[in-house]
Amino acid sequence: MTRATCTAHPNIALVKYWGKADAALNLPATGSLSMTLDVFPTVTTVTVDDALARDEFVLGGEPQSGVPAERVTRFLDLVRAQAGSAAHARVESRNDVPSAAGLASSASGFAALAGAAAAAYGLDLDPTALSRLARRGSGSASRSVFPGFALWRTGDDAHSVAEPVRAPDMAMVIAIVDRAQKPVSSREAMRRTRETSPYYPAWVSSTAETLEAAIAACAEGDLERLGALAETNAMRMHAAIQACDPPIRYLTATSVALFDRVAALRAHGVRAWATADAGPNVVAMCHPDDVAAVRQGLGPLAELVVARPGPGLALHADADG
Ligand code: 2P0
Repeated sequence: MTRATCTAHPNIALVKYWGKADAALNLPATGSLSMTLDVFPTVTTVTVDDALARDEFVLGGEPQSGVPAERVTRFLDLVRAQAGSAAHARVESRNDVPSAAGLASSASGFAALAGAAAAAYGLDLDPTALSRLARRGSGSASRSVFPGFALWRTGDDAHSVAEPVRAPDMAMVIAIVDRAQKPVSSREAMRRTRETSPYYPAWVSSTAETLEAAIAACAEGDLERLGALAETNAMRMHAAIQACDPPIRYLTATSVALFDRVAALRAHGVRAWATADAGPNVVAMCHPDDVAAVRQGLGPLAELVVARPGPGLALHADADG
């Protein structure tokens, strides 16, 4: 038996990934830019065991079957192919994040699985190779391999990987509107947006431009420009999603009220901008010195968690091997 444990954190995109150029390889239609968080870690242990007849996946102490288990097995198949192994594995994972509530738990999940599985199967992968591998499990996981801010580029299988980038210092105030499982998965909603939303081509072309502008804002240390670009990009993503057939609307009345509150804070000089992923939770991106003002402004509307730029993948030494 060989065993490895890895920790990863979710990330929140400032410029969103929403649409695939290749679903089999999980190649994105556009590049994206994110901040890895220092909250909500996923800890995953992979034990490679010749005695197992098939893979096992236990999440938060609950044995999994169906789609979640199949996604893990398909991912392990990639690792086994690289490692030249036929052995099955037991995957035990704990998520300190509300699962599937639009808080990017698949990003931390597949990043941690990539790190733990690669090590348990004896692969010695550098962060770029781990990002490429994690991408196959879930696109946004490619970014969680890196600490702080990460840029995930378009390209073919070899080149579509994330890399760390410098960005203006930032805090995120996460407003948890609803911890419930979201009604439509991001994978399905992404597919439906590409296939049915008339705004999808405009989303892709505008996001490519926004990403270039965001990269420039990062290089200049311009938080105000970066925040404004990120809020507009989130609104455009939700507009494209809402125009699906049948429509999908992730934002609730409370989410919209949070966006309004962030705009009101900004009108009073608080350096804060809002974003939201594929769920009702809203994230206020702000200057670190303005966290208290943002907390005070949003507090009445939702439970809040403050995040700062967090670490990349961390492999733990395991006792046995
Ligand atoms: C992002 N999201 O950039 C965007 C914004 C959600 C909204 O990446 O199909 O779970 O596994 O590659 O990574 C969610 O999509 O999708 C996501 P798959 P993933 O963070």
